[in-house]
Amino acid sequence: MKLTRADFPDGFKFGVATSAYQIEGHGQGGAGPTHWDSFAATPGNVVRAENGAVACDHLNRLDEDLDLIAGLGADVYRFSTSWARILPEGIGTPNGQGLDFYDRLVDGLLARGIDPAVTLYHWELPQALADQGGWRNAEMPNWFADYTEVIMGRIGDRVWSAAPINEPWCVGWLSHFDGHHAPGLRDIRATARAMHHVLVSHGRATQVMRGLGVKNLGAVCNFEWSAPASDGAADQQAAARYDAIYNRFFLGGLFKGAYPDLVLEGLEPHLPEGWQDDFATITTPLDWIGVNYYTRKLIRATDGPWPAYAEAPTELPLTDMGWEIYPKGLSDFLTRTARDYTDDLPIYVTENGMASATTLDPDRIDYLDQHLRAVQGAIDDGAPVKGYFVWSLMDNYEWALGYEKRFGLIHVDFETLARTPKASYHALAQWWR
Ligand code: IFM
Repeated sequence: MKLTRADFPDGFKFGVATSAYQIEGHGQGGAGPTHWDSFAATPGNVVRAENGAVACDHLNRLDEDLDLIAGLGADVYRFSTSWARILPEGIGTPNGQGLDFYDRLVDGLLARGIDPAVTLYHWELPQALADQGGWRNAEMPNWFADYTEVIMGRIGDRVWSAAPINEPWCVGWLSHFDGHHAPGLRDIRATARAMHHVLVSHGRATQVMRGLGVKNLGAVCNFEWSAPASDGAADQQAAARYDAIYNRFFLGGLFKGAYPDLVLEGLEPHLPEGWQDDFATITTPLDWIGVNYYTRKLIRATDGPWPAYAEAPTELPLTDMGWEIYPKGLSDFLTRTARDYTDDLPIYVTENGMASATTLDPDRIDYLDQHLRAVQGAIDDGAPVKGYFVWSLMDNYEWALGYEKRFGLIHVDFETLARTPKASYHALAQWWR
């Protein structure tokens, strides 16, 4: 028996998510260059050096895509606005075509009875700002606040919810410490500054939106459950450090006004002067917290410099990303987030889904079913979970993995750009009716 809408509390919202650079077709409509364009043009960074210039051509297929969202029976569509489409130079003169596009997107959703849930930054930093150090630069909160004012001054009166930044861990750690995403740095000082400036920028943007009267403001964090690879003390400590860096750093900053000691032991010498003073901004009150969840990692200790951990192999089934399928991590995060950080603040699962190459995708249906059951379990345990959004509406540009990994409920033929709903799309349309 699959779960349906009737198995969730009244008012529970189901939805689907995408992001601008991954679907729109960034080479069109007057958008400015971004650090992802230059990262992708550098050999070795992205599979086949693919970029988002065309992506799903959503820019020119807006109505078709909105009809597909409506056909699913989704209550909410979570999308992002592209900073470089709105302000091609990052600051200065807005691109009218870009603002008009997001106007049409929001109006098109409302006309179809779908709530627009906007995220203001999903990774395509304008190149002009990247050239000045991007997230390392202490000016970022000011630049981001100005951009927030421009875009939300245009669409903020009609969105259902807004969050400033998607997945601060990816913006900070993955991009500046691991070097896997733009700008591709492997530098602990850059990492510390980026992780901190992301949170300050989040707070500034939240204040700007409150000032504009935008309602229902939140934050979207990605979390990965970490479990020690053995019972040994060193592995346990390594897993706790992984958890602190990946998960607790951002929740701690947002809701406690403090960073975990396990992170400060590595990053504190590299944080900008006066960083403690920024918590007044970072902790600006929110209306909800968003949890993006995909997987768990087994973590073992390593010799060598901080953070001295590595991933260990797992026996559990994997998705096409090589990510372990571990639904219990989702229920554990939902209950732990409420218990340790957010109390009765509404929680939304703002992303969950799997990469799978199959078009008849029973594996994805099963994955979604298992994770919806995890959500239901967390609700039964008292977590105030108010909604669940699938990543992703359609196959799209999966960043450093190019177009190879398919997360969509809708298959996209990247030659013809034809959309074909998969079995998972039809299943959800039944469950959400
Ligand atoms: O495609 C990404 C998305 O941009 C952010 N969250 C995770 C997804 C899958 O990797």
